[in-house]
Amino acid sequence: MFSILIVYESENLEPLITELKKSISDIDVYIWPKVNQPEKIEAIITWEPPLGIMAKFPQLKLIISLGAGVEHILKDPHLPQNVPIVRIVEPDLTSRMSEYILLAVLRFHRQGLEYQKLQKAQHWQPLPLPETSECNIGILGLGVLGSDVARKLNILGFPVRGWSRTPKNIDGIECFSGQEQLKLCLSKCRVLVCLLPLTPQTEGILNRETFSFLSQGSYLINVARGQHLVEKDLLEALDSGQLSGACLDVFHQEPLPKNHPFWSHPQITVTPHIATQTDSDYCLQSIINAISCLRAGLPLQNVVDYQQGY
Ligand code: NDP
Ligand code: OXD
Repeated sequence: MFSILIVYESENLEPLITELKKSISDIDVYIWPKVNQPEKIEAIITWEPPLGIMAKFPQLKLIISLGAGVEHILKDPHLPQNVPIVRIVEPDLTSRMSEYILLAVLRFHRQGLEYQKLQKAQHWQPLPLPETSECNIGILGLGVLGSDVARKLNILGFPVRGWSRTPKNIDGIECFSGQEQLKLCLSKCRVLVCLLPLTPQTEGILNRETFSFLSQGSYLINVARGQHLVEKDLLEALDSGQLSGACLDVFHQEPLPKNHPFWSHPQITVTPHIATQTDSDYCLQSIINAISCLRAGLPLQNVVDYQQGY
């Protein structure tokens, strides 16, 4: 028997357990904290596990993140360093993320906020149509999600500049890499999209200095992690006009506390971490594939690099 532990606070894990048992005949599935023989656990499926938990399972051979991000696992100081972590990469998750960003970019570009105000004032006032070819979009992170939305924005006619850790070559996209090229990448951009993983190098990257690289009146879209953003720097940049608005899907604290200033800020759009979600069928398939590869001694896919932190 192969023993799997699910460490995930969810009201209904039954469908996942049923499907796992249907697909893999010789497994036991446990739900944290009900696990009486920790030495039997070989794989953990998790989202936001409690700190210290992974060190309790001496036979652990695989950790599966239920999402694309893995900082929720890597932040554990007692994490055993030799256990591979795989993350979910799937086409629906990618295309839904791109949809969210396209919507936010187009709403900004086509003066959505301005027309909302004009409607409220019952004022019929056509504004000059902006030039798409003059609206540079800067995308931080050119991985699975960043490169998809970069291509889609480019198809719509936006000049796209992307930034990654290592150099990239993507048709139609101006690619920049490394800390020293961040300023160059963002100079003249009207929209900044953050699609970086949260690591010690990227935490707080959406700050006053980074905003100062952008054109005056630019727009911020943060769909990565709340900890990328220095919140007070955003509020100051909105007050000074360096930024004209922001669309935020992720926050330092989720759910966003009731009294948080972002809720009622007229230039900020808040959504509850829904830019995209994992499709449950595909997610199940990814879990089954990962466990099957592990057991067959085949290479795992979408494995996290501990050294780089993503
Ligand atoms: P990937 O790992 O595929 O891509 C990460 C990208 O960031 C890569 O291009 C990488 O560079 C770049 N990068 C990492 N560190 C640095 C650095 N220090 N400097 C410059 N570039 C860096 O991740 P995904 O595209 O799959 O996902 C990105 C993030 O999106 C996730 O980590 C998660 O936090 C967030 N997310 C948010 C969701 C939501 O609903 N809001 C849903 C899903 C994910 P290189 O290519 O050189 O390695
Ligand atoms: C993820 C997320 O990382 O939902 O998948 O944020």
